[in-house]
Amino acid sequence: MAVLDHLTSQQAMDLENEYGAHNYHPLPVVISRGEGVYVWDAEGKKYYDFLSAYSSLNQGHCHPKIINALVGQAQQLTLTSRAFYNDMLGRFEEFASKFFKFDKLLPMNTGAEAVETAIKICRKWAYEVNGIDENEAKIVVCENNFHGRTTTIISFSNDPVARKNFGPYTPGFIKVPYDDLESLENALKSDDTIAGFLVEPIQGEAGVYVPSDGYLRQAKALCEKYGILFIADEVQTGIGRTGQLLAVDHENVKPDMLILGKALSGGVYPVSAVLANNEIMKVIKPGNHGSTYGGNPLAAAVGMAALEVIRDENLTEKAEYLGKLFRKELNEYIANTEKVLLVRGKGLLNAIVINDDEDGDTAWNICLKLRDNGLLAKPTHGNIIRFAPPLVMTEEQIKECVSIIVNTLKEFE
Ligand code: IF1
Repeated sequence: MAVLDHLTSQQAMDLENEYGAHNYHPLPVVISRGEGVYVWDAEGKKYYDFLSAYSSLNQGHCHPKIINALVGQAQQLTLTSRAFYNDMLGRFEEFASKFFKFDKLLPMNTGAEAVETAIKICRKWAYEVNGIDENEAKIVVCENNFHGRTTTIISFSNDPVARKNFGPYTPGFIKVPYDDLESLENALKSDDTIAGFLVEPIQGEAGVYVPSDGYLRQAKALCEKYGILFIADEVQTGIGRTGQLLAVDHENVKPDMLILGKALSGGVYPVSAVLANNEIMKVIKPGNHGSTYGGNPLAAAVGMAALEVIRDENLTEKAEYLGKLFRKELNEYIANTEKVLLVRGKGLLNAIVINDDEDGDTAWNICLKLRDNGLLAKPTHGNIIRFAPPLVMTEEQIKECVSIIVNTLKEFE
């Protein structure tokens, strides 16, 4: 079969099923084109994308400015490795560092790699700056976290499906309940080998769980009190998604290390990064860390364009405004139904909780119906549906989406 032969949706699913490892259970829909807030399946049916590749496509599918940057750079230079300089990386590093107000950036490719990078920097900082004995450093993480899928990261997951039979696990992590300052402080004061606190400002996989007002600010204050690093994983929440450039901005918190991925390229290319100030980043020296593709000129060009789009199209402000509208309209429906318990979220990172068991199949069935009705979303747990559309929506479009969602939910009453 030639690469550009047309496949039906069924053929495409059969091929993945036959030749791909079964590490996912996708919603049965085959996307073959995307533009802005829309995607089309192999038969030409049009849908609103309400997942945005897990908040990667904040700038919308195939944003022309980002695609132009990709194509232009692809015809010029794609990869040098870091054995040599390239003339794009420094520009991106300057642009993104200033954009997020940090001294320096360390480029990687995927979110999990950036999380690994932050863990390594934190440990090295613990030994070289904070005076913790070698191999003793610990990092506090939260229960029900999701930070990626590498061996070390799943070592501190408590999702049995992500973890089981992948041991032995990497030691050096302490888990505390999310949104619980007392447990955090108890952990910090009982152990002087703790070097950092790694946290998602909103827990995505846990079901778009928004912590109490003040949690992040007070957690940061505790980190300062005990002299440890506050490390924000904004891979999913960052770059406009929650109605602020970073989700920590809702509480005016400045992390010691910031982890970005996903929307850093607008869904065009794998681009991730860790940002920090000099007193932390200085622990990384030649040979300590790297990646063949990390910081490649294509990623640098795409990353810069992706951030420019966020700024130039006021996507952060849009997320804030449209998110409020979305929750208000859904709440009007929820007030009059037993089927949906609540909608929660910030900006355009939201979820509804269905009145069903955690291991029920209602959320999945609703997502199938939403698909039939022209809107793509995915359950997280059996009773929670995440709604994270591209930020390039109009008010009219989001109102149409609310009516698709409400009408679909009504079919289940
Ligand atoms: C999958 C969830 C979302 C992340 C945070 C790091 C990473 C992620 C906060 C790793 C990745 C993804 C990966 C995706 C499912 C997904 C997800 F449901 F599992 F939790 F978005 F909500 N930090 N999140 O959310 O980034 O290495 O994937 O680039 O299929 O595993 P990555």
